[in-house]
Amino acid sequence: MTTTSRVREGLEQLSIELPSWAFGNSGTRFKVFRHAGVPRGPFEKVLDAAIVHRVTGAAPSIALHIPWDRVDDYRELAAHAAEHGMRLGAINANTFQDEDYRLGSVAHPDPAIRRKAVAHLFECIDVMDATGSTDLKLWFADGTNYPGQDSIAGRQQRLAESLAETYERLGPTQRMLLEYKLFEPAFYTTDVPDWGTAYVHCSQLGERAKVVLDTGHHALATNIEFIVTMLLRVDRLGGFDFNSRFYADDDLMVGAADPFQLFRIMHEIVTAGALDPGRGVVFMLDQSHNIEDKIPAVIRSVMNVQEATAKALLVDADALARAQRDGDVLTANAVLMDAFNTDVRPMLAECRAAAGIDPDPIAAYHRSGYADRIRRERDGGVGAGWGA
Ligand code: LRH
Ligand code: MN
Repeated sequence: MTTTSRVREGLEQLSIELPSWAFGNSGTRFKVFRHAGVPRGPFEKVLDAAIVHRVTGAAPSIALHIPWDRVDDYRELAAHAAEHGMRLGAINANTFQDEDYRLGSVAHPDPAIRRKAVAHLFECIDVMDATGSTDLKLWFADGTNYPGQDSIAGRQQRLAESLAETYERLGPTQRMLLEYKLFEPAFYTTDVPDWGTAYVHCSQLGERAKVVLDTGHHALATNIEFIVTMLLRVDRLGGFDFNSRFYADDDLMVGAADPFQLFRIMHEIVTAGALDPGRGVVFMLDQSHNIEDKIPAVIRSVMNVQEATAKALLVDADALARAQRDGDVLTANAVLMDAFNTDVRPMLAECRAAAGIDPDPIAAYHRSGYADRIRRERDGGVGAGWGA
């Protein structure tokens, strides 16, 4: 197999799931900037995701967030998505914006609040039953701000009970994806702060419970590709929330802050054969585009993942294995750096052209006139946001 065909085949396996909330107004605690033309609801978010897929050919599904994407008829939304070449993907629960969740949700000291939170998770499974989605994605803001505020062990026990009740409710082909985050909005303990805690809970729940790795959810200087390799080793990597950051959970375009880290992550994925959709690793974006145009930012993000993946597919695995076996440190490192330093953009443009897609997705988007059309059509009505 030639290198180009290896890269082309690998890229054909890669599909990226888009976050509905990346198309809506989002921001920081200081300001949510309103952009003209943002979608006013889930049906328009699907249309924005569809044009990203049209110009990249690599983003056939969109993840929803409940209640941000709550509709009366989810089957109608799924049909609308299919009509535009899209599939509804992971269903994200939200137990971090209700007044009752000040001290937590699924780990809250008050059993009534925990029941309310679990009822919301059940609602999300009902949505999955209606949309045909297989993944219930759970991120909890739950934690404490001060030592002594609550029992660390007690919260873990409550969390485990709430997760077990929810796992029980899943259908036989449905998965629970548990996402961890080191801190924010909790600043002393977070109940699911790291991959180890997420892994412990998932392994106690059952084989359809997997860990989600959000690239913005670690302490600075964390070797994320090491965590990727470990979770693959125990078959507990359910997926990624891709984005990039310079400091904390910045939610910037994936690959923008650290393209080398993204390459190293995709190198571990390719080496483990986990690009194969059959391995069940979902490549999702989780970003918020506060100051930049949202749709081109999402297109750029998809292209960044494609570029990192193409470079990872270029790694000469035999030469690398030989150098590693021989303890030839510099050669081994050089094999990887040669791939990373290869400009794969011409090859990607070729792959797109071969697939009947414009070699330059960003230019194709601008030429489509879509941006002007949505600015005109969506003038009036309230742009969707994340309601913080
Ligand atoms: C939490 C998080 C989670 C989503 C939210 C939009 O920081 O990464 O994945 O629910 O962002
Ligand atoms: Mn995330």
